[in-house]
Amino acid sequence: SRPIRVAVVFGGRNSEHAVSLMGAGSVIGAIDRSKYEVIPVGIAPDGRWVLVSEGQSYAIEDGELPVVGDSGTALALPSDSGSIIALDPGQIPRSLGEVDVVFPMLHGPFGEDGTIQGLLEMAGVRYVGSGVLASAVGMDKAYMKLVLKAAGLPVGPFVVVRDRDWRTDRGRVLKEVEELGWPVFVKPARAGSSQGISKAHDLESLEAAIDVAREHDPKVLVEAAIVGREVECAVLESLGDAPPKASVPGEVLVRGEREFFDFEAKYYPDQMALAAPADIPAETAEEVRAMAVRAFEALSCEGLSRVDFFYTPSGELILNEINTMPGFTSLSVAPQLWASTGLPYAELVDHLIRLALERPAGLR
Ligand code: G1L
Repeated sequence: SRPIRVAVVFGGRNSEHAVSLMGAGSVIGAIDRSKYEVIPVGIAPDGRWVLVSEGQSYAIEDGELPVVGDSGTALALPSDSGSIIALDPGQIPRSLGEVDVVFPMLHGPFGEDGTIQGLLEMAGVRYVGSGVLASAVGMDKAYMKLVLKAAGLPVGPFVVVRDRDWRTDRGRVLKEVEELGWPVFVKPARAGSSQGISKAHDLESLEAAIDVAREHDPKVLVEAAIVGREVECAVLESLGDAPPKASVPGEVLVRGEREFFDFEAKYYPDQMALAAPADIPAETAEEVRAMAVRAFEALSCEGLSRVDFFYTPSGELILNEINTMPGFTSLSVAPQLWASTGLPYAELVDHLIRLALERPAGLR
C-alpha cells in the first residue's frame, strides 16, 4: 500500500497570491511525511497550473512559482477519480498520478468561492474544507449576511448595492444607505481579505467609496459601522458524528491609529496581536462559541471556518462575518485559536486531512 497522497493546491489568479503561498508553505511544512506524501501544485497568477517539485519548495517562501516542464509550463487539472492531469498547452495530458485528497489553499475568486471545490467534485476527488455551497455563500458577503440573518444570528444593518442599481437608480441607493446612519463601511461583496474596503462619513465620501469597491466587484456591500471589540472564534468539524466544536474566543488587537483592520494590518504581524483566550466574561465566551457553531452550521461549512464578532460596549454580540478559508499559516488567527484550545498546528492540519478522507463521495 502506497502512502496517502495529499495535493496542496495554492497560488491562484488573484491579488492574494502571496497570502496563499504563505499558507501553503506552512501546511506543506506541517504535514506528517510518515503518513502522507505531499504533491505541491501551484496556480500561477496568469492561471497556469504548475507542478512544483519538492526541491523547489524554497520558491514558495520567495512568493514565486517555479516553472516546470519542457515547454515551460504545466497545467494540471483533476481528472476522473483521483488523478491530477497535467497539460502542457497543446500537448498530450500527463498524469501526475492518483491523489487521495486535495488541500485547496486558494483565496478569493477561483479559490475560496466554490469553483475549485466544484472542479474537484466533478473529478470525484476528496478535498479539505467547505464544499461548493458554503464556499460560494461565504465568499459573497451579501449572501453570507442573508443566510446568517435567516438563521436568527445577530448581523448588523447592511445594504447591498448591485451594479445596475448603482448605474440607473443611484438616488434610491444613497437614500437607503443614509438610513444606516454614519459612518458606514463599504466593501466589495466578493473580494478576499480587506481589499477595496473603505469607511465613508457622508454622502460624498460614500460615492467615492462605492466606486473604489466597484473596482474589485460590481456588487458592493455597505454596512453600518459597529463600535466594539473584535472577537473571533474558529469552528472545526469533528470526526465521526460529533457536532462541530468551537475554539476559545480570541480578541484581535490592532496597534496604532488605524481607521480599520485593513489589508496591511492583517498581513504585517507587528501591527496586530491576538489575545487568546479573549479577556471577556465567561458567559459571553460561551455565547460566542455557540453562535460560531450555529453560523458554521447555517452555511453547512466543513473543515474549518473563522467567525468574527463585534462585542459592543453595552455587552451585545454582533456577528460580522464567517470565513470558510481563513488565514492559515501557523501564526494566523484560526490556527492560533486552536493552538490555545489545545490543538497544535500540525494536529489541526492532520485533523483536516482526516476529515476529508473520511467524507463519503457524492452528496452530503
Ligand atoms: F482547512 C480548510 F478549511 F480547508 C482551509 C483551507 C484553506 C482553511 C483555510 C485555508 N486558507 C487558505 O487557503 C488561504 C488562502 C487563506 C491561505 Cl492561508
